[in-house]
Parts: sequence; structure tokens; C-alpha cells
Amino acid sequence: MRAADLISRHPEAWRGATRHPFLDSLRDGTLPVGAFEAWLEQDYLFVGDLLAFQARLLARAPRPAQRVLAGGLVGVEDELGWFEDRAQERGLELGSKRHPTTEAYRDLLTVLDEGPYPVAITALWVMERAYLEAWRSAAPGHPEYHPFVEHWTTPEFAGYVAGLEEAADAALQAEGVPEERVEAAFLEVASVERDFWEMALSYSAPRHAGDEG
Ligand code: MP5
Repeated sequence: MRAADLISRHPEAWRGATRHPFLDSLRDGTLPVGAFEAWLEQDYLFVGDLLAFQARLLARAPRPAQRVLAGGLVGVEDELGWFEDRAQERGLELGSKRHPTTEAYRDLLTVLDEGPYPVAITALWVMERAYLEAWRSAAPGHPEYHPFVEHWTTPEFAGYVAGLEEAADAALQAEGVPEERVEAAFLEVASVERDFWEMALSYSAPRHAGDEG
């Protein structure tokens, strides 16, 4: 089995993860500001959880996968600072209250963390590949959101996703890989990715004390 087979086997689940009215309205500029800010706040929390997951994944990765995972780990820490800068520009305070969907995603990361490495590395590739395709679907994006579209559609990011795919493919070649668990993880990640867009669109982050309205 190769990682990319998962996408061709489950086109509906994949479409749900990578195409969404949130992304369409981000492209044409009709996205409510509250929805965008809800996404920004919750994705920042998700990326913090992802950092912890990736650190543990790196710790148990085979030698050939260490470079892409170590690079990714540095990238994710850098990204947290990038989120902080974007939030500051918008006068948005990044809170720490997880929406139930963000919490469900963190729970999934914990399950993956406790499971076999080939399942976890493949799941990480699915998360990143989903973001690459999702943000490509929003390109070029309304000018207000250009920096966000650009962030996940650069050739460097696409190269990182390709590197993860290579690491996932190598892991999936090993004997005794529990393919049904790989498949289940793909479907779970695809489903929570869809839920994440849905959450952002339907949820406006609680305003901070002292804010108007
Ligand atoms: C990613 C993300 C990609 N930021 N948020 C979700 C819900 N899924 C995937 O991770 P990264 O580290 O931003 O590339």
C-alpha cells in the first residue's frame, strides 16, 4: 500500500476534508470575520497540539525519516510565532479555550501517538496534504487572506508534504503494517479536517471582556 492510494480509495472523505464553503468564501471575500477569527484561534491551538505530537513522532522515527520530521518540527514552532504575529496584526488575543472539535482533534493525536509508527506518520502526511489541497482550493484568495493562502501553498510547503509522503510510503512497505488501522486513521483525519472547517464557519470565538458587541 502507498499513502496516495488512501486518497483514491476514499474520494468523498477526501473532498470533505479539502473542499468547503469556508474556503470558497475565503476565496471570494464573503467569509464573516468572526468565522475567520474562530478558525485562526482554534488552528493556533491545534498547531500547538501538533507540535507535541510531532516531537514524539520524531523521537520514534527511523533514521531516514528524521530529517523531514526534524525540519517539520522546527517549521511548526516557527508557525506558532507566525500565528501570533497574524493575530497581533488583527488585534486578536489568542486564547486557550479549545472548541470541542479542536479537543477531538487533540484526542485523535493522542491515539495516534500511542499507536504504531506507520499509522502515525501516514496520518501526519494526511493532515498536511489536506491543508495543502484545501488552501489551494481557496487560491488566490481575497486580498485580506493572501498571507494565509500563501502560507500553505508555497513550493516549500508542497516539498515538505512530498517528503512526508516518502516517509509514509517507506513505513508502509514494512511487513506487518496494520493496513486496516492506516485506513481508519485516514478516515478519522479526513473527518476531523472537515469538522474543523465546519466549526470555523458555524462558530464565532467568544469576544474578550471589554470588546464591543
Ligand atoms: C494543519 C493545520 C496543517 N494547521 N490545521 C489543521 C486543522 N489541519 C492541518 O498543519 P501545519 O503545521 O499548519 O502545516
